[in-house]
Amino acid sequence: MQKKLVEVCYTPGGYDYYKGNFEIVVVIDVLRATSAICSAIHNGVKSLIPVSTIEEAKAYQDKGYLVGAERQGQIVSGFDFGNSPYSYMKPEIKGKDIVLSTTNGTRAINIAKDAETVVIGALSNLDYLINWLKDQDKNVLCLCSGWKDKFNLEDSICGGAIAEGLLKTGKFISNEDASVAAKYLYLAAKDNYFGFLKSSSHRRRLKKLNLNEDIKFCLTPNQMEVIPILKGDRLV
Ligand code: 3SL
Repeated sequence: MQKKLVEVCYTPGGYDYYKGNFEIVVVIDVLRATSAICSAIHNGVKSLIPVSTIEEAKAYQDKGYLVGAERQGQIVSGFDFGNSPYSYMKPEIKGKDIVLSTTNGTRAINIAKDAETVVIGALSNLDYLINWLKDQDKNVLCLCSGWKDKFNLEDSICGGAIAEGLLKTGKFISNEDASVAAKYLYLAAKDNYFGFLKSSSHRRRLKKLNLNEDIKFCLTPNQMEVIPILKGDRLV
């Protein structure tokens, strides 16, 4: 059997260099968009519509949708909630179609829309996702959302974890140094994500906003057996 590819792309800006060669794109934004999305689907949200801009989010709000919007880590004024995974656990959102716009995560999802399959990855659904990917027999690209098109540690570590999980099966190979580096980052961080990421830029950014509980939640692996998947313009 021919081996499949698993690679890690560090930023949405780098996606064009990989695009077209991978049937499955896993979009990752550990702090916090993809952790919040996993939380939403896990807690019974019917669908989540990821939009890139505040203008798009507003247009949905005008049509009566519940809308989460985050910029610079904070709730955008006038919207129903931001990007905390805890906002997506509330009973009142069960069964609803919800719209979400975040600084990097929802943008990355929309950039990857051309792929055959787009799924959502986070530390919270890590092992469940790896097991599912193992069985698909498809080339996999882990697309990190980064921060404003710059590298970030937490997404790269999560991408490295997925790459390592798939490489271990013997059914996948990675050709790119970016993927090898992500795997090494994961191996260095895996026993203590919280400590390893202490000085990461986004952890510091969120800590300043008193979002420590969100950080702890997002850095706790394997809390959910869920794989949000993009169907048209909705994650279900
Ligand atoms: O960039 C994003 O999409 C967000 O996850 C950033 S934040 O964690 O809400 O600040």
